[in-house]
Amino acid sequence: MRLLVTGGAGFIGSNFVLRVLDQRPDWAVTVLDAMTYAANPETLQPVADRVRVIEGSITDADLVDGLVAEHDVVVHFAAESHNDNSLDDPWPFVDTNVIGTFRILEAVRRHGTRLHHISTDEVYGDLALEDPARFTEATPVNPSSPYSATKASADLLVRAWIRSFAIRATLSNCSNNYGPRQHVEKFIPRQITGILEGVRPKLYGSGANVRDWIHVDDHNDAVIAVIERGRLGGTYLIGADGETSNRDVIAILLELTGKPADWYDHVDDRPGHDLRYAIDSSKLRAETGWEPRYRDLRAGLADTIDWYRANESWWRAAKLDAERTYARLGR
Ligand code: NAD
Ligand code: TDX
Repeated sequence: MRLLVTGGAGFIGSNFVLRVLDQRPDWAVTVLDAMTYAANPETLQPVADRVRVIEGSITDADLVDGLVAEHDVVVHFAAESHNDNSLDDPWPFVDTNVIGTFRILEAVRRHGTRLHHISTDEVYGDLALEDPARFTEATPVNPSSPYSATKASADLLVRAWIRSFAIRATLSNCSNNYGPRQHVEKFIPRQITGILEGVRPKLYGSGANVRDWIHVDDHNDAVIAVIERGRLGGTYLIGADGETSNRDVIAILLELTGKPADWYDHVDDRPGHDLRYAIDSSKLRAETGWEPRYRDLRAGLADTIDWYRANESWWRAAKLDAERTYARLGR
């Protein structure tokens, strides 16, 4: 099987490529990535002889058309992915997440290539803290930020192309990922690398906000399961029952690194900050047999801390840039 992986030099996409090489060694992998600030081309260096890497944008219709024609499956991870950046400058989010997805859909329609579209639980908006409800595949989209609105738009385009043009596609909406190779602008790696540098964690607002954490390898195993066993036209929610407040995540990180429990600061809240996300992944489990392997967030975070400790050269330059941006945003 010939796979075209968009965004394969970013956090989840690069972990996906490494996982596929390990678990499905007979699949051939091409990466299409614009190598934005969020990419780290170093990640794919050790497997350079096994992966074809093309630097280019999913918004480039001709490039996308030619590549889609040569592959059996497109796994579409490429996106602008950070909420804080989308509040600062929304245009790259509209361009990549909406126009880029449109280009992929048109190419897939022309060539009959199978598509798996990667999306997020944030398209469903947020839930109240005390609400027992969780998101399901039937939850209506109700995005809050420019980022999640562009992801919801992309999801709607994919669903319309399935219905109107009968493209062979599946979608998945996953909860918050953590693990190795995540950009240091994101919550968990920002705090881990800060602690390693002697900087106190920064909690937006009260820190009561809840995210449903899943290890990136569990997400990617679910993506492989949907590619192999998902029903064409279907949407699958991916989650590992990992609901934890931001305050509790910080508490675990402080404990694992031997810092006092009160060694963190509250900073200004994110505008429009979603309160809680929670995923009901029973459809995925029933239809594909997928189950998460990482069931202990504390153990997963301990491994993640070890990875950032051992790979400072991987994140050092990005850390300087990310903190410069946060200083400008006042967070
Ligand atoms: P990331 O920001 O780490 O990586 C995104 C990658 O896409 C980067 O390598 C970047 O260079 C590339 N890219 C950006 N614009 C591009 C363009 N125009 N053309 C080609 N490549 C481009 O993001 P991530 O966290 O790995 O997220 C990957 C996907 O998973 C996204 O679609 C995101 O919405 C989705 N998702 C993320 C999470 C999460 O917790 N991080 C959860 C659910 C879903
Ligand atoms: O310094 C921080 N302090 C803090 O309290 C940062 C960077 C974040 N936060 C909070 C905001 C969120 O409640 O932590 C939580 C997680 O923040 P992010 O890592 O920015 O993730 P989030 O906004 O939840 O979105 C993530 O999950 C869904 C990804 O970035 C998206 O790409 C994905 O779709």
